[in-house]
Amino acid sequence: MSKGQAKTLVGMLAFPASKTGWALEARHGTVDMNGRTALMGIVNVTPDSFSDGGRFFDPGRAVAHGIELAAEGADIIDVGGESTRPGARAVSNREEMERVLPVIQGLRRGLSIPISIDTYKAEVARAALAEGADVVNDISALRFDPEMISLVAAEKAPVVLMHMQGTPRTMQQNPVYRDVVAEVRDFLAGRAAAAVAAGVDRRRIVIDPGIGFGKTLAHNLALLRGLAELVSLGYPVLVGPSRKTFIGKLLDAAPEERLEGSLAAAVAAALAGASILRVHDVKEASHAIKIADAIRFGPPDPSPLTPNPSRVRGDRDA
Ligand code: PMM
Repeated sequence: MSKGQAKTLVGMLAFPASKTGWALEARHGTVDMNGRTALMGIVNVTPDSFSDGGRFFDPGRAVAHGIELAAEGADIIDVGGESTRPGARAVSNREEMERVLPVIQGLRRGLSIPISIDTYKAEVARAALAEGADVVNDISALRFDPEMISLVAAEKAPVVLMHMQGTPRTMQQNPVYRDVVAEVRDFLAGRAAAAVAAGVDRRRIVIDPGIGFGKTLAHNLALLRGLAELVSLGYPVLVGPSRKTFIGKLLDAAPEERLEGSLAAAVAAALAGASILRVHDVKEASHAIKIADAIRFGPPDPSPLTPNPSRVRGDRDA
């Protein structure tokens, strides 16, 4: 075993805990990551996403789905209007806004939790923030659109910086790394430093290894195994393994048959120190993560002040 592998193993065995006071403050609520793993529920308003393409293309269905995910325990709802599956067609700013803005409006009316906009386009992010989104989830880590970094700084929006090798069109052609964990770590450290230099408060930064974005099966597994290296950068780490191809390859299963594999990967990521998990199946993930969190942080407080914090508007009156 190499020194690096031994270090990773020690990091995993120690179950790196979230720091005290670990929270992501957004305009419409705070994502609590203190002694717990937060969940980001996925709403893809696309006709062609790899696992749920077309199911929530209708705005009314997308809003209803987001509200359902919140009621099931999501801490953030992530709305995306362009599929990033390998080789997917890019959509225009206008088309993307026509997809996501009515959904963000509807969710903002119905939800009391933060909403994130999954886009790498500044015009789309600006419009989404104006409609009540809180967080910018940028799969390009603020690189593809030169206006994104100043927008995020000026809006004081929390931001997810994700690693990707190449672009969605090319990323799975032949991804190559010398040391995938070290390269992803150094990339994310560099992008976080660039964001801070542009005026983004470091407490608003989340980093993400970008599972499936320019990575082979072995690269994805190495990143999950070595997640402690990313956690050591001092930013909350978000991981999105849900229904991804690496699970399909290991189980020889279609996207709709990847629930158990997705939950296993989510638990592994939580025990390796992830603070936020991006998932399609919130109810199932919340059960799995409750167990992972109890192992990671100890049993939950038997008498929490707010047993079931309300995520959906109107819940308290019910
Ligand atoms: N994966 C997808 C889309 N957006 N954003 C972040 N931050 N991390 C991810 O892993 C990620 C993402 C692709 O998955 P989907 O088509 O199921 O949404």
